[in-house]
Amino acid sequence: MISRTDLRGDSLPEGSALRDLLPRAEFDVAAALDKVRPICEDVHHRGTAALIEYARKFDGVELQQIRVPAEALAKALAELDPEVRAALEESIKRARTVHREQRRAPHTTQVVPGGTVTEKWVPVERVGLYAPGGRSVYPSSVIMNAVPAQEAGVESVALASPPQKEFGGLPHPTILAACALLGVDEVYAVGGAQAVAMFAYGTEGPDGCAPANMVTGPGNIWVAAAKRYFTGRIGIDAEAGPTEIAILADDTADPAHVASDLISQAEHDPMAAAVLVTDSVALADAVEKELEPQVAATKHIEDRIKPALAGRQSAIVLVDGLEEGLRVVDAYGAEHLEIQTADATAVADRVKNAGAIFIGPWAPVSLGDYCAGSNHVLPTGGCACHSSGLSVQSFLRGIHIVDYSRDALADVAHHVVTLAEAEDLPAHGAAIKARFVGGEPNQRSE
Ligand code: HSO
Ligand code: ZN
Repeated sequence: MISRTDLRGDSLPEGSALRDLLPRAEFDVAAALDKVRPICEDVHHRGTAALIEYARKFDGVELQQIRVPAEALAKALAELDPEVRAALEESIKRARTVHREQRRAPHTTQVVPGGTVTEKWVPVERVGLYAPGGRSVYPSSVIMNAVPAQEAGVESVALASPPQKEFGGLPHPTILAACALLGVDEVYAVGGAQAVAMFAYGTEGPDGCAPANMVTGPGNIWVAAAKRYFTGRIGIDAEAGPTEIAILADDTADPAHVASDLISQAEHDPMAAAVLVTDSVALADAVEKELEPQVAATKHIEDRIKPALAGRQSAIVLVDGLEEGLRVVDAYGAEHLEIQTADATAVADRVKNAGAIFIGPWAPVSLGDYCAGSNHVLPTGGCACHSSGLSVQSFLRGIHIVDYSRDALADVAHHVVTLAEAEDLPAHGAAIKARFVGGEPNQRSE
Protein backbone atom coordinates (compact mmCIF):
# COMPACT_ATOMS: atom_id res chain seq x y z
CA MET A 1 0.00 0.00 0.00
CA ILE A 2 2.90 2.37 0.68
CA SER A 3 6.39 2.11 -0.79
CA ARG A 4 9.70 2.22 1.07
CA THR A 5 12.68 4.44 0.37
CA ASP A 6 15.74 3.01 2.08
CA LEU A 7 18.35 5.67 2.80
CA ARG A 8 20.31 3.63 5.34
CA GLY A 9 23.95 2.74 4.93
CA ASP A 10 25.57 5.36 2.71
CA SER A 11 25.90 8.88 3.97
CA LEU A 12 23.08 11.15 2.83
CA PRO A 13 23.72 13.54 -0.04
CA GLU A 14 23.44 17.29 0.49
CA GLY A 15 20.74 19.81 -0.46
CA SER A 16 18.79 19.27 -3.62
CA ALA A 17 20.39 15.85 -4.24
CA LEU A 18 18.79 14.68 -1.00
CA ARG A 19 15.48 16.32 -1.93
CA ASP A 20 15.52 14.45 -5.24
CA LEU A 21 15.60 11.12 -3.40
CA LEU A 22 12.45 11.95 -1.46
CA PRO A 23 8.88 11.31 -2.58
CA ARG A 24 6.96 14.26 -3.99
CA ALA A 25 4.06 14.74 -6.40
CA GLU A 26 4.14 16.64 -9.66
CA PHE A 27 1.98 19.75 -9.38
CA ASP A 28 2.45 21.53 -12.68
CA VAL A 29 0.89 24.93 -12.21
CA ALA A 30 2.66 26.33 -15.29
CA ALA A 31 0.88 23.85 -17.56
CA ALA A 32 -2.50 24.96 -16.20
CA LEU A 33 -1.77 28.60 -16.97
CA ASP A 34 -2.66 28.29 -20.66
CA LYS A 35 -6.17 27.09 -19.81
CA VAL A 36 -6.70 29.71 -17.15
CA ARG A 37 -5.50 32.78 -19.07
CA PRO A 38 -8.51 33.06 -21.47
CA ILE A 39 -10.95 32.58 -18.60
CA CYS A 40 -9.32 35.38 -16.62
CA GLU A 41 -9.32 37.71 -19.59
CA ASP A 42 -12.93 36.88 -20.38
CA VAL A 43 -13.90 37.89 -16.84
CA HIS A 44 -11.91 41.09 -17.36
CA HIS A 45 -13.85 42.00 -20.48
CA ARG A 46 -17.34 40.68 -19.82
CA GLY A 47 -17.50 40.77 -16.01
CA THR A 48 -20.60 39.27 -14.41
CA ALA A 49 -21.91 37.93 -17.75
CA ALA A 50 -18.78 35.78 -18.05
CA LEU A 51 -19.11 34.59 -14.44
CA ILE A 52 -22.69 33.51 -15.08
CA GLU A 53 -21.62 31.68 -18.21
CA TYR A 54 -18.83 29.81 -16.39
CA ALA A 55 -21.26 28.85 -13.63
CA ARG A 56 -23.43 27.27 -16.34
CA LYS A 57 -20.46 25.56 -18.00
CA PHE A 58 -18.42 24.35 -15.01
CA ASP A 59 -20.97 24.15 -12.18
CA GLY A 60 -24.10 23.27 -14.15
CA VAL A 61 -26.20 26.04 -12.61
CA GLU A 62 -28.22 28.89 -14.07
CA LEU A 63 -27.53 31.95 -11.90
CA GLN A 64 -29.58 35.13 -11.89
CA GLN A 65 -27.05 36.86 -9.68
CA ILE A 66 -23.64 35.98 -8.30
CA ARG A 67 -23.86 37.88 -5.00
CA VAL A 68 -25.28 35.69 -2.24
CA PRO A 69 -28.23 37.49 -0.59
CA ALA A 70 -28.01 38.25 3.14
CA GLU A 71 -31.09 36.09 3.77
CA ALA A 72 -29.29 33.04 2.38
CA LEU A 73 -26.45 33.55 4.87
CA ALA A 74 -28.87 33.97 7.76
CA LYS A 75 -30.84 30.89 6.67
CA ALA A 76 -27.69 28.76 6.43
CA LEU A 77 -26.72 29.77 9.96
CA ALA A 78 -30.21 29.15 11.32
CA GLU A 79 -30.27 25.67 9.79
CA LEU A 80 -26.74 24.72 10.83
CA ASP A 81 -26.48 21.64 13.04
CA PRO A 82 -25.97 23.00 16.59
CA GLU A 83 -23.02 20.68 17.22
CA VAL A 84 -21.28 21.84 14.06
CA ARG A 85 -22.01 25.42 15.06
CA ALA A 86 -20.50 24.91 18.51
CA ALA A 87 -17.40 23.30 16.99
CA LEU A 88 -16.96 26.10 14.45
CA GLU A 89 -17.36 28.67 17.21
CA GLU A 90 -14.69 26.95 19.29
CA SER A 91 -12.40 26.84 16.27
CA ILE A 92 -12.95 30.56 15.61
CA LYS A 93 -12.38 31.42 19.28
CA ARG A 94 -9.06 29.56 19.44
CA ALA A 95 -7.86 30.92 16.11
CA ARG A 96 -8.67 34.46 17.26
CA THR A 97 -6.81 33.91 20.54
CA VAL A 98 -3.64 32.95 18.66
CA HIS A 99 -3.88 35.40 15.76
CA ARG A 100 -4.76 38.42 17.92
CA GLU A 101 -1.35 38.13 19.54
CA GLN A 102 0.35 38.25 16.14
CA ARG A 103 -0.56 41.92 15.69
CA ARG A 104 2.46 44.18 15.47
CA ALA A 105 2.96 47.55 17.07
CA PRO A 106 4.78 50.32 15.19
CA HIS A 107 8.42 50.62 16.09
CA THR A 108 10.72 53.63 15.91
CA THR A 109 14.49 53.23 15.70
CA GLN A 110 16.68 56.20 16.51
CA VAL A 111 19.45 55.70 13.93
CA VAL A 112 21.42 58.82 14.93
CA PRO A 113 20.48 61.89 16.96
CA GLY A 114 17.82 63.60 14.85
CA GLY A 115 17.37 60.65 12.51
CA THR A 116 14.67 58.03 12.95
CA VAL A 117 13.10 55.23 10.96
CA THR A 118 9.67 54.11 12.06
CA GLU A 119 8.09 50.93 10.79
CA LYS A 120 4.31 51.05 10.85
CA TRP A 121 2.04 48.15 9.95
CA VAL A 122 -0.90 48.83 7.70
CA PRO A 123 -3.50 46.21 6.82
CA VAL A 124 -4.30 45.45 3.19
CA GLU A 125 -7.53 47.32 2.37
CA ARG A 126 -9.55 44.62 0.68
CA VAL A 127 -9.10 40.87 0.57
CA GLY A 128 -10.89 38.22 -1.45
CA LEU A 129 -11.03 34.79 0.19
CA TYR A 130 -11.60 31.63 -1.80
CA ALA A 131 -13.31 28.53 -0.43
CA PRO A 132 -13.43 25.46 -2.69
CA GLY A 133 -16.57 23.44 -3.30
CA GLY A 134 -17.04 19.88 -4.51
CA ARG A 135 -14.76 17.41 -2.77
CA SER A 136 -13.30 20.05 -0.48
CA VAL A 137 -16.07 21.87 1.36
CA TYR A 138 -14.04 23.13 4.29
CA PRO A 139 -15.66 25.72 6.54
CA SER A 140 -12.53 25.35 8.69
CA SER A 141 -10.52 26.88 5.83
CA VAL A 142 -12.88 29.86 5.76
CA ILE A 143 -11.99 30.35 9.42
CA MET A 144 -8.26 29.98 8.79
CA ASN A 145 -8.36 32.64 6.08
CA ALA A 146 -10.85 35.08 7.55
CA VAL A 147 -9.56 35.21 11.11
CA PRO A 148 -6.00 36.42 10.35
CA ALA A 149 -7.36 38.96 7.84
CA GLN A 150 -9.84 40.29 10.37
CA GLU A 151 -7.34 40.31 13.23
CA ALA A 152 -4.91 42.21 10.99
CA GLY A 153 -7.57 44.89 10.63
CA VAL A 154 -8.51 44.30 6.97
CA GLU A 155 -11.65 46.41 6.54
CA SER A 156 -13.19 44.72 3.57
CA VAL A 157 -13.28 40.92 3.43
CA ALA A 158 -15.27 39.15 0.70
CA LEU A 159 -15.52 35.45 -0.06
CA ALA A 160 -16.14 33.43 -3.22
CA SER A 161 -17.11 29.78 -3.35
CA PRO A 162 -18.48 27.71 -6.24
CA PRO A 163 -22.24 27.57 -6.77
CA GLN A 164 -23.59 24.11 -5.99
CA LYS A 165 -26.32 22.56 -8.08
CA GLU A 166 -27.85 20.70 -5.15
CA PHE A 167 -28.15 23.93 -3.16
CA GLY A 168 -29.95 25.92 -5.82
CA GLY A 169 -26.83 27.62 -7.13
CA LEU A 170 -25.64 28.87 -3.76
CA PRO A 171 -22.29 27.89 -2.25
CA HIS A 172 -22.41 25.02 0.22
CA PRO A 173 -24.56 25.96 3.25
CA THR A 174 -21.80 25.15 5.77
CA ILE A 175 -19.52 27.62 3.99
CA LEU A 176 -22.29 30.23 4.16
CA ALA A 177 -22.91 29.48 7.83
CA ALA A 178 -19.19 29.84 8.60
CA CYS A 179 -19.24 33.23 6.83
CA ALA A 180 -22.20 34.28 8.95
CA LEU A 181 -20.40 33.22 12.16
CA LEU A 182 -17.31 35.14 11.10
CA GLY A 183 -19.19 38.28 10.08
CA VAL A 184 -18.18 37.94 6.43
CA ASP A 185 -21.32 39.18 4.69
CA GLU A 186 -20.06 39.82 1.16
CA VAL A 187 -20.19 36.42 -0.50
CA TYR A 188 -20.20 35.44 -4.17
CA ALA A 189 -21.27 32.17 -5.80
CA VAL A 190 -18.23 31.98 -8.05
CA GLY A 191 -15.68 29.17 -8.28
CA GLY A 192 -12.31 28.35 -9.77
CA ALA A 193 -10.00 30.62 -11.73
CA GLN A 194 -12.90 32.93 -12.54
CA ALA A 195 -13.29 33.77 -8.84
CA VAL A 196 -9.66 34.86 -8.63
CA ALA A 197 -10.17 36.93 -11.80
CA MET A 198 -13.29 38.52 -10.31
CA PHE A 199 -11.32 39.65 -7.28
CA ALA A 200 -8.31 40.75 -9.32
CA TYR A 201 -10.18 42.88 -11.86
CA GLY A 202 -13.44 43.56 -10.06
CA THR A 203 -16.75 43.53 -11.92
CA GLU A 204 -19.19 46.31 -12.74
CA GLY A 205 -22.91 46.61 -12.10
CA PRO A 206 -25.30 46.32 -9.16
CA ASP A 207 -24.22 42.73 -8.61
CA GLY A 208 -20.55 43.70 -9.08
CA CYS A 209 -17.56 42.93 -6.91
CA ALA A 210 -15.00 45.63 -6.12
CA PRO A 211 -11.42 44.65 -6.93
CA ALA A 212 -9.39 43.22 -4.05
CA ASN A 213 -5.75 43.88 -3.23
CA MET A 214 -5.12 40.30 -2.25
CA VAL A 215 -6.61 36.83 -2.77
CA THR A 216 -6.06 33.98 -0.34
CA GLY A 217 -7.47 30.53 0.23
CA PRO A 218 -6.98 26.98 -0.96
CA GLY A 219 -8.14 25.66 -4.30
CA ASN A 220 -7.42 23.23 -7.08
CA ILE A 221 -4.73 23.60 -9.72
CA TRP A 222 -6.86 26.11 -11.70
CA VAL A 223 -7.13 28.37 -8.70
CA ALA A 224 -3.38 28.05 -8.13
CA ALA A 225 -2.73 28.88 -11.80
CA ALA A 226 -5.01 31.92 -11.64
CA LYS A 227 -3.14 33.11 -8.55
CA ARG A 228 0.10 32.78 -10.48
CA TYR A 229 -1.42 34.64 -13.44
CA PHE A 230 -2.28 37.61 -11.24
CA THR A 231 0.86 37.66 -9.12
CA GLY A 232 2.24 41.16 -9.28
CA ARG A 233 -1.20 42.66 -9.80
CA ILE A 234 -2.59 41.36 -6.52
CA GLY A 235 -1.07 39.74 -3.45
CA ILE A 236 -1.64 36.04 -2.90
CA ASP A 237 -1.04 33.70 0.03
CA ALA A 238 0.50 30.78 -1.83
CA GLU A 239 -0.16 28.46 -4.72
CA ALA A 240 -1.43 25.76 -2.42
CA GLY A 241 -0.67 22.25 -3.68
CA PRO A 242 -2.00 18.93 -2.38
CA THR A 243 -1.73 18.54 1.37
CA GLU A 244 1.25 16.75 2.98
CA ILE A 245 2.06 15.11 6.25
CA ALA A 246 5.52 13.97 7.27
CA ILE A 247 6.08 12.12 10.52
CA LEU A 248 9.50 11.77 12.09
CA ALA A 249 9.20 8.85 14.46
CA ASP A 250 11.37 6.44 16.42
CA ASP A 251 10.55 3.17 18.15
CA THR A 252 8.77 4.99 20.99
CA ALA A 253 5.95 6.03 18.61
CA ASP A 254 2.61 4.25 18.65
CA PRO A 255 2.20 2.63 15.20
CA ALA A 256 -1.59 2.91 15.39
CA HIS A 257 -1.36 6.67 15.87
CA VAL A 258 1.27 7.07 13.17
CA ALA A 259 -0.88 5.11 10.70
CA SER A 260 -4.04 7.05 11.52
CA ASP A 261 -2.28 10.39 11.13
CA LEU A 262 -0.85 9.36 7.74
CA ILE A 263 -4.33 8.30 6.64
CA SER A 264 -5.88 11.51 7.95
CA GLN A 265 -4.11 13.66 5.39
CA ALA A 266 -4.27 11.04 2.62
CA GLU A 267 -8.03 11.46 3.02
CA HIS A 268 -7.91 14.90 1.36
CA ASP A 269 -6.89 13.99 -2.14
CA PRO A 270 -5.49 11.15 -4.28
CA MET A 271 -2.46 13.43 -4.71
CA ALA A 272 -2.03 14.05 -0.96
CA ALA A 273 1.34 12.99 0.46
CA ALA A 274 1.94 10.87 3.55
CA VAL A 275 5.58 10.36 4.47
CA LEU A 276 6.97 8.50 7.48
CA VAL A 277 10.65 9.02 8.28
CA THR A 278 11.99 6.56 10.81
CA ASP A 279 15.12 4.79 11.97
CA SER A 280 13.08 1.86 13.27
CA VAL A 281 12.33 -1.01 10.90
CA ALA A 282 10.09 -2.46 13.61
CA LEU A 283 7.99 0.72 13.61
CA ALA A 284 7.88 0.79 9.80
CA ASP A 285 6.63 -2.82 9.76
CA ALA A 286 4.07 -2.15 12.47
CA VAL A 287 2.76 0.98 10.75
CA GLU A 288 2.36 -0.90 7.48
CA LYS A 289 0.43 -3.59 9.31
CA GLU A 290 -1.81 -0.96 10.89
CA LEU A 291 -2.53 0.78 7.59
CA GLU A 292 -4.42 -2.18 6.08
CA PRO A 293 -7.30 -2.43 8.59
CA GLN A 294 -7.41 1.29 9.33
CA VAL A 295 -7.74 2.20 5.66
CA ALA A 296 -10.42 -0.44 5.23
CA ALA A 297 -12.39 1.05 8.12
CA THR A 298 -12.52 4.59 6.83
CA LYS A 299 -14.68 6.30 4.19
CA HIS A 300 -12.79 7.63 1.17
CA ILE A 301 -10.83 4.44 0.53
CA GLU A 302 -10.66 3.90 -3.20
CA ASP A 303 -11.00 7.43 -4.50
CA ARG A 304 -8.49 9.14 -2.25
CA ILE A 305 -6.70 7.24 0.53
CA LYS A 306 -5.40 4.23 -1.37
CA PRO A 307 -4.15 6.23 -4.37
CA ALA A 308 -2.62 8.83 -2.05
CA LEU A 309 -0.71 6.24 -0.01
CA ALA A 310 0.31 4.21 -3.06
CA GLY A 311 1.31 7.28 -5.09
CA ARG A 312 4.92 8.30 -5.72
CA GLN A 313 4.38 11.22 -3.32
CA SER A 314 4.05 8.91 -0.28
CA ALA A 315 6.59 6.55 1.29
CA ILE A 316 8.15 5.19 4.41
CA VAL A 317 11.70 6.54 4.42
CA LEU A 318 14.19 4.49 6.42
CA VAL A 319 17.19 6.30 7.87
CA ASP A 320 20.13 5.28 10.08
CA GLY A 321 19.24 7.51 13.04
CA LEU A 322 17.54 10.63 14.27
CA GLU A 323 20.27 12.93 12.94
CA GLU A 324 19.69 11.58 9.42
CA GLY A 325 15.94 11.77 10.02
CA LEU A 326 16.24 15.45 10.82
CA ARG A 327 18.20 16.05 7.65
CA VAL A 328 15.55 14.24 5.64
CA VAL A 329 12.61 16.18 7.09
CA ASP A 330 14.48 19.46 6.59
CA ALA A 331 15.19 18.57 2.97
CA TYR A 332 11.54 17.62 2.49
CA GLY A 333 10.10 20.76 4.14
CA ALA A 334 6.69 19.30 4.91
CA GLU A 335 3.50 21.29 5.14
CA HIS A 336 2.75 19.44 8.39
CA LEU A 337 5.48 17.71 10.38
CA GLU A 338 4.73 15.50 13.36
CA ILE A 339 7.54 14.58 15.73
CA GLN A 340 6.79 11.30 17.45
CA THR A 341 10.09 10.51 19.12
CA ALA A 342 11.53 10.40 22.61
CA ASP A 343 12.04 13.99 23.75
CA ALA A 344 9.97 15.31 20.84
CA THR A 345 10.21 18.92 22.02
CA ALA A 346 14.00 18.95 21.76
CA VAL A 347 13.86 17.28 18.35
CA ALA A 348 11.25 19.75 17.10
CA ASP A 349 13.48 22.58 18.24
CA ARG A 350 16.09 21.52 15.71
CA VAL A 351 13.76 21.41 12.69
CA LYS A 352 14.38 24.27 10.25
CA ASN A 353 11.93 23.59 7.43
CA ALA A 354 8.25 22.84 8.05
CA GLY A 355 4.94 24.68 7.66
CA ALA A 356 3.85 23.66 11.15
CA ILE A 357 5.28 21.23 13.68
CA PHE A 358 3.17 18.96 15.87
CA ILE A 359 4.86 17.66 18.98
CA GLY A 360 4.36 14.27 20.58
CA PRO A 361 1.39 11.94 20.79
CA TRP A 362 -1.27 14.48 21.73
CA ALA A 363 -0.92 17.02 18.97
CA PRO A 364 -2.01 15.29 15.75
CA VAL A 365 -2.40 17.26 12.52
CA SER A 366 -6.19 16.91 12.75
CA LEU A 367 -6.09 19.04 15.88
CA GLY A 368 -4.24 21.73 13.94
CA ASP A 369 -6.67 21.42 11.04
CA TYR A 370 -9.54 22.48 13.25
CA CYS A 371 -9.06 23.49 16.83
CA ALA A 372 -5.46 24.06 17.97
CA GLY A 373 -5.65 27.80 17.35
CA SER A 374 -2.81 27.52 14.83
CA ASN A 375 -3.40 28.23 11.15
CA HIS A 376 -3.89 25.36 8.71
CA VAL A 377 -3.07 27.32 5.54
CA LEU A 378 0.55 26.24 5.23
CA PRO A 379 3.25 26.08 2.55
CA THR A 380 3.20 22.89 0.46
CA GLY A 381 5.54 21.35 -2.11
CA GLY A 382 8.71 22.18 -0.17
CA CYS A 383 7.89 25.91 -0.04
CA ALA A 384 8.31 25.69 3.74
CA CYS A 385 12.03 26.31 3.16
CA HIS A 386 11.22 29.92 2.20
CA SER A 387 7.63 30.66 3.23
CA SER A 388 5.38 30.62 6.27
CA GLY A 389 1.77 29.72 6.77
CA LEU A 390 -0.99 32.27 6.76
CA SER A 391 -0.94 34.70 9.69
CA VAL A 392 -1.87 38.25 10.60
CA GLN A 393 1.47 39.21 9.09
CA SER A 394 0.30 37.98 5.67
CA PHE A 395 -2.29 40.78 5.58
CA LEU A 396 -0.05 43.61 6.81
CA ARG A 397 2.39 45.81 5.01
CA GLY A 398 5.31 47.27 6.88
CA ILE A 399 5.95 50.87 5.83
CA HIS A 400 9.16 52.67 6.74
CA ILE A 401 8.79 56.31 7.72
CA VAL A 402 12.06 58.21 7.44
CA ASP A 403 12.47 61.40 9.47
CA TYR A 404 15.85 63.22 9.53
CA SER A 405 16.70 66.68 10.83
CA ARG A 406 18.88 69.11 8.87
CA ASP A 407 21.86 68.33 11.08
CA ALA A 408 21.38 64.60 10.80
CA LEU A 409 21.26 64.84 7.01
CA ALA A 410 24.29 67.17 6.93
CA ASP A 411 26.21 64.67 8.98
CA VAL A 412 25.82 61.82 6.49
CA ALA A 413 25.60 63.89 3.29
CA HIS A 414 29.15 63.13 2.12
CA HIS A 415 28.52 59.38 2.32
CA VAL A 416 25.35 59.64 0.26
CA VAL A 417 27.13 61.76 -2.36
CA THR A 418 30.05 59.30 -2.49
CA LEU A 419 27.76 56.31 -2.98
CA ALA A 420 25.74 58.14 -5.63
CA GLU A 421 28.92 58.91 -7.56
CA ALA A 422 30.15 55.33 -7.16
CA GLU A 423 26.92 54.18 -8.79
CA ASP A 424 27.17 56.81 -11.55
CA LEU A 425 24.01 58.50 -10.36
CA PRO A 426 25.14 62.10 -9.90
CA ALA A 427 21.58 63.46 -9.70
CA HIS A 428 21.14 61.45 -6.52
CA GLY A 429 24.11 63.27 -5.02
CA ALA A 430 22.90 66.60 -6.40
CA ALA A 431 19.62 66.18 -4.53
CA ILE A 432 21.66 66.20 -1.32
CA LYS A 433 24.09 68.95 -2.35
CA ALA A 434 21.25 71.26 -3.38
CA ARG A 435 20.33 71.50 0.28
CA PHE A 436 23.77 72.66 1.40
CA VAL A 437 26.14 75.34 0.13
CA GLY A 438 29.85 75.01 1.05
CA GLY A 439 29.03 72.65 3.85
CA GLU A 440 26.40 75.00 5.21
CA PRO A 441 22.67 74.50 4.85
CA ASN A 442 21.34 76.17 1.72
CA GLN A 443 18.88 78.60 3.19
CA ARG A 444 16.76 78.84 0.03
CA SER A 445 16.09 75.14 0.12
CA GLU A 446 15.27 74.91 3.78
N1 HSO B 1 -5.18 19.60 6.23
C1 HSO B 1 -5.67 20.61 5.30
C2 HSO B 1 -6.70 21.51 5.92
C3 HSO B 1 -7.99 20.88 6.29
N2 HSO B 1 -8.11 19.71 6.93
C4 HSO B 1 -9.23 21.36 6.13
C5 HSO B 1 -9.39 19.49 7.17
N3 HSO B 1 -10.08 20.49 6.67
C6 HSO B 1 -4.49 21.43 4.81
O1 HSO B 1 -3.74 21.97 5.82
ZN1 ZN C 1 -6.67 18.14 6.86
